[in-house]
Amino acid sequence: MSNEINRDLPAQLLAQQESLLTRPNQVNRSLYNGIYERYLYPVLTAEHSPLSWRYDLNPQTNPFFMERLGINAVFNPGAIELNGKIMLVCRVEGWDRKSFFAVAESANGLDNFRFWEKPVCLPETEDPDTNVYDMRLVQHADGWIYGLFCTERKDPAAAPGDLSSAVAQAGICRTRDLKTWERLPDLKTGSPQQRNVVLHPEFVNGRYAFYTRPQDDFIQAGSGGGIGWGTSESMTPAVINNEQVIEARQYHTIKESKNGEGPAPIKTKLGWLHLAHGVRGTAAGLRYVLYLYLSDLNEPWKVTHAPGGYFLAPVAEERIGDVSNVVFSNGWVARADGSVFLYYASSDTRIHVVTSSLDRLLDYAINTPPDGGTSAACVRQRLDLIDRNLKFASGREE
Ligand code: M1P
Repeated sequence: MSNEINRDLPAQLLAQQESLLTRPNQVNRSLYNGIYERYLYPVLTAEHSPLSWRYDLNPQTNPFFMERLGINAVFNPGAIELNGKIMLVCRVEGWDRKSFFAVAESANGLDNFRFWEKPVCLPETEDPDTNVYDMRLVQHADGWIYGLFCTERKDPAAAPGDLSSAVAQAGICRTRDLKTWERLPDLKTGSPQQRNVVLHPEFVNGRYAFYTRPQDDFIQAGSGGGIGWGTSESMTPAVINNEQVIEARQYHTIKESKNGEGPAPIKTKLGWLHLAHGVRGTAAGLRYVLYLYLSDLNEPWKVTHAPGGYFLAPVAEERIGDVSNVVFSNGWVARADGSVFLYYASSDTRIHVVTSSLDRLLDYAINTPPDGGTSAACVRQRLDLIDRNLKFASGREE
């Protein structure tokens, strides 16, 4: 086996990556459902990350042109429209399992996403994070863009030899341009574990408001779980003294095991439109799907519409990855023309987009029947639909 290195390899890899980065995306016409459009290609993968993040490009110090610091996955991005471009603050995971944040931008939000030259340098608190991930970006009414994310540290109470127990809490940072980031103190709540925390975009009764996910275990909801709601007087520090569950887990539904708020809700004329993930157990492990719900405009903690079942579940290659059978979303963008671009990751591996409109999503949220609760009730819902269709069809034939 020769140790000779093809000197053109870096240029060839760059050219290969350039064709991936500039590949136009297209609606996947074979997956119509009227609710949203899926697209043929993921918008970001590990292969989209710059070669300069992975390779030492100098042949003197990397004579075999090896990947020195590989990238394992790019997923769970926060999303925002800034200066007319779609920006994704992605969770980038190295071969070393650690995640970090990096901004990728695209002019059309569907393809040609390109990472900025360097990842985000997130300041630490006096208690350094072991791992950070899943940033929710919120353009708040106070003028700042906040990034709320999960900060994970080894459980200080773990028994000797227990190298898995961890504590998840909500980290908070803020920025005006996604370039310079200020780290604020972590959110304080009464819950021992806290992931999927989202800042509500507006003040509520003059206070900052949060969607939380109180749990007593790192993975399992245990006796806790559900999407919570709490408010804080300030962001420096943010302290929630009262947390109430507003969107509970439920037996034999898509959110039986746990659920969590996705991105910040979108304000619409009919209420706050929410995207969340629901998790249930299967013989093959946990299954993560996305669902929508609507809450009251003035009292966002009151759920007004809860369509039954899932809104989006993994299909085809989306089912497979580091954590299979998962779709997860913490980023969407409502655009001035009424369209909505929703970014989701499949199986903790890659990022996809679906497009829809506020009108369609509201129609879905309001007119999709709620979960019937039992097989018999679900058959009745379906019979009602069939009967209305038969009546409609016979009317048309006359
Ligand atoms: O692996 C699936 C997801 O698991 C966690 O989400 P949750 O706390 O709701 O179970 C997160 O680690 C998330 O990043 C991951 O995608």
